[in-house]
Amino acid sequence: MKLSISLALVVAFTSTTVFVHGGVTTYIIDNTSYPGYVWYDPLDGQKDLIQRTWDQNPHTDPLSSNLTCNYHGTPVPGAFHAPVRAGSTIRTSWNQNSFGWVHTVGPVIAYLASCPGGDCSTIANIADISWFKIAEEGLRKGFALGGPRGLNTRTDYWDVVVPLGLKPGKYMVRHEIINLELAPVLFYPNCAQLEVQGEGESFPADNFLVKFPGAYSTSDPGIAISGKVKQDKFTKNYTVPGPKVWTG
Ligand SMILES: [Cu+2]
Repeated sequence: MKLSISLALVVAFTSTTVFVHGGVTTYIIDNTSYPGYVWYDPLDGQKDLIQRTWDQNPHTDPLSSNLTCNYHGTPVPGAFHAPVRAGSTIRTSWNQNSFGWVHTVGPVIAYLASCPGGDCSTIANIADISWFKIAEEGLRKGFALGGPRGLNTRTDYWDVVVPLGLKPGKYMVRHEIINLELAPVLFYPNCAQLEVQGEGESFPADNFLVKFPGAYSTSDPGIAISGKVKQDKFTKNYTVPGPKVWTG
C-alpha cells in the first residue's frame, strides 16, 4: 500500500511538470463521449475526431491567428461533426491524467460559429468565420476568487447549452479559458465541429458576431485586469471580454 502511494505521487509530480498548461480533452454531447486531440502525441495516426489540433501552451496575443482555434487549429484526417440537438448540453472536460485544470483565476467562455459551405473541415481560413457567444462564467459579480465554480476551482468540466432556437447546420464550437493570474494574459482556446439538429429558426444578429482574432484587445477591461485580479474590488465587477451572450 505504501509503495503504491509513493508510486502514485511520483507519477503525479511527473505529470504536473509536463502538464503545466492544457485544454479541452473530452467532449460529452447527448450522452456520447468524443475524445479530443492529444497534443503530446504525434499528429500522424490521430484521426476521426471532432476537435481540431491544439497545443497545451497558452497564447498571449489577442491578435494572433492562434486565438481562433489554438496552435494550428486544423482538422485531423477523418474529422467529423458531432450531432447535437438544439437545447442539449455540451460537457467539456479539461481533465488530463487525473488532474483538473491547473489555473484557477479567469473566465471560461463558449462560442459558436456557423460553418460556410456546410462543412467545418473545409473552411479555407477560420479567421473569416463569425462567432457568437453562448455562455460565460467566472470572475463576475457575486463570484469571489476561490468560489465553488466558474473556473475559480480546478475545472474538471463545464456544461454549456446549445441555444434551443438555433437553426440547424454545421457549427464550430470554441471553448476558451483565459488565465488572468499573471501578466501577460494567457488564452487557451479549443475548437470542435458540431452538427446542430432541431427545428430552430434563429440566428444571432450582426451585433452579436465577432471574429477571432479581432474580438479582443489588450485594453478590454476583462483582459487588461490580468495580473491584478487578486484585488477583490475589481474581480467583483469583472466584465467577461467579447460580445454579449446570445441565448436564442
Ligand atoms: Cu498553464
